[in-house]
Amino acid sequence: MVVMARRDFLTAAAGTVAGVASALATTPALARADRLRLPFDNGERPLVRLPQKRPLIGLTSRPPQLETPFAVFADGPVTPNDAFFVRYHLSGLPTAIDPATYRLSLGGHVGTPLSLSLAELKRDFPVQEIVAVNQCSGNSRGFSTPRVGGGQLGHGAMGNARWRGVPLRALLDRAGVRAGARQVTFNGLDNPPVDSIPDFIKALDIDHARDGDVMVAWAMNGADLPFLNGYPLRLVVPGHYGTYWIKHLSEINVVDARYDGYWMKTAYRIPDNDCACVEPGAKPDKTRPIGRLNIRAFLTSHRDGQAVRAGRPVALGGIAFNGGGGIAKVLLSSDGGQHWQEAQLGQDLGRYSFREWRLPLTLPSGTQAVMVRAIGTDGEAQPLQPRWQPAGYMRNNVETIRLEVA
Ligand SMILES: Nc1nc2c(c(=O)[nH]1)N[C@H]1C(S)=C(S)[C@@H](COP(=O)(O)O)O[C@H]1N2
Ligand SMILES: [Mo]
Repeated sequence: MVVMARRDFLTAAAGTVAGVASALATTPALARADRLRLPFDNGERPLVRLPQKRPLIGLTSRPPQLETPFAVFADGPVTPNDAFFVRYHLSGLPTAIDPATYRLSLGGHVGTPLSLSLAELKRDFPVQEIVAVNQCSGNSRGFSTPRVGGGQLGHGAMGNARWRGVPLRALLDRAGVRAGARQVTFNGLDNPPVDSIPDFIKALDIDHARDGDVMVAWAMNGADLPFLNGYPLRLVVPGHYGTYWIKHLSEINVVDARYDGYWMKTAYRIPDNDCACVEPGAKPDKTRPIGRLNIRAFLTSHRDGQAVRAGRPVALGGIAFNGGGGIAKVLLSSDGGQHWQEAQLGQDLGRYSFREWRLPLTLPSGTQAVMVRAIGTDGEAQPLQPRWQPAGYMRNNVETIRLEVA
């Protein structure tokens, strides 16, 4: 018998899907390399190494949840697969996936139910690619004041990738959606560890499901989906929060009523008003399911507190994104918001993608606070002050970075 050191075991396991699944199932303590500190109370986190992933910020180990270290976003507008964040709700992850026998079923309120192999899916339908941001509703939740329950995330529960797959519309058309259809539900292979926890099933309205952008994807940045990002198939819902992007997608159902399972009716709901917010500490009296991403911008070229030289331009840069309207402008202020300067936008990878921006700025010496604010083509601007809601979703206030200029 050969006994492998843990490092070899993980490296070897990463080569096969079965290996990844069994590594997750049988590795009780995750290999811990290092630790880092997110900038809020109790923000110390381990950096953990899971199959197909570089060391990422560990949030929980059962189920595995990983956050992307923020420095990764400085490397470019597309997030590498091995750095992409991981979010799960249920600890019953699939332990073996055989691509040869995998089936995606599409049934319910349709003329002809489908059961498709991966080969059929890739061969019998039009293929499309969209660059889109996947962001968890709770991204940046750890900054909420007053604090709220849930994963205390920094800004790393987001990522931008080029997704390749088939438009969901093509699958629905093949099955023939019957009159009276109202929603489409999506389920993946992961399961609750006990019966009292509801299975993770999400729903989209039928018109949204048929919009041509929602897709069933099998590849991310030109490679198979990493196991932890939903191998072999996931739903991609461009412009919408990650909660709808069902991983290990196995079951699609067209229904003729509003689906009211736990993860739609009770969880992932936001205050039903224009700002999707309430007074800090208050409870909303009416809620609706979370939907589109709101607008955000980040400065990624420099760390908070970083030293830079006075008297010459500092090459500031970063990313901005919104729910699909696209970014019109990114503005920077270094005087507390009195004056704003417009940044130059980078290459347009599509309206759902991170959009890079840059602005060389000469700053006076001393501690300088630089604010970054994005404005969408639809006129939506980031709020200067954070909005608050009980679940800590949709945080999108203008971020400020301090630079030590000398
Ligand atoms: N099967 C399955 N799909 C899922 C989830 C889940 O728990 N199970 N979580 C959703 C949530 S809330 C988010 S934010 C995204 C995260 O995608 P990622 O893990 O690929 O980053 O997956 C979504 N899809
Ligand atoms: Mo999420």
